Amino acid sequence: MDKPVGIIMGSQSDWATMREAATILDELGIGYETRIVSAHRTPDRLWDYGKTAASRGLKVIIAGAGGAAHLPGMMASKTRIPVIGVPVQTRALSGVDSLYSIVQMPKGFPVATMAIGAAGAANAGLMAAGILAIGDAELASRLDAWRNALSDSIPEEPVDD
Ligand code: RP5
Repeated sequence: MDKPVGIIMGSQSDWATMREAATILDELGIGYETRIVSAHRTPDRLWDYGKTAASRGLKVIIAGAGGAAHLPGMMASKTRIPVIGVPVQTRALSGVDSLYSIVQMPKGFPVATMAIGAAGAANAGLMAAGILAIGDAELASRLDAWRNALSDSIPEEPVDD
């Protein structure tokens, strides 16, 4: 299977969040690779990953990090491939630190920033799917079916817990 998506994260501790993106890609039959790439602890790895991403055939990068979350922005500075940023929820500042570190990019190097935490990671998977579906009619059908199934699962009326 092709692996058009790279899911990267700053630490092993981010995987619990970032696996939500992987789950979505699994559900939609999209191939991906996963790597720990830290802007601060492994800057050379970040450099190499960004430098080779396009030539290796990646089409979208999902980058999650927490705290001083420089990974998505630094990756966006190294590759033209769309980078989707996931702010990981932190203990100290609840992920607002992560969000602010990712979202406020300077003009010229965008990061498509998702919500904090698990919902943001899942939506990153769906955003990647939407981007890839532009040029893939079969994937577009699978994504439409996934979205319709979610809509169909929502009850019209609330029930007592
Ligand atoms: C960031 O620091 C990572 O993205 C992670 O969210 C956070 C904490 O990392 P660990 O100390 O748990 O490895 O670089």
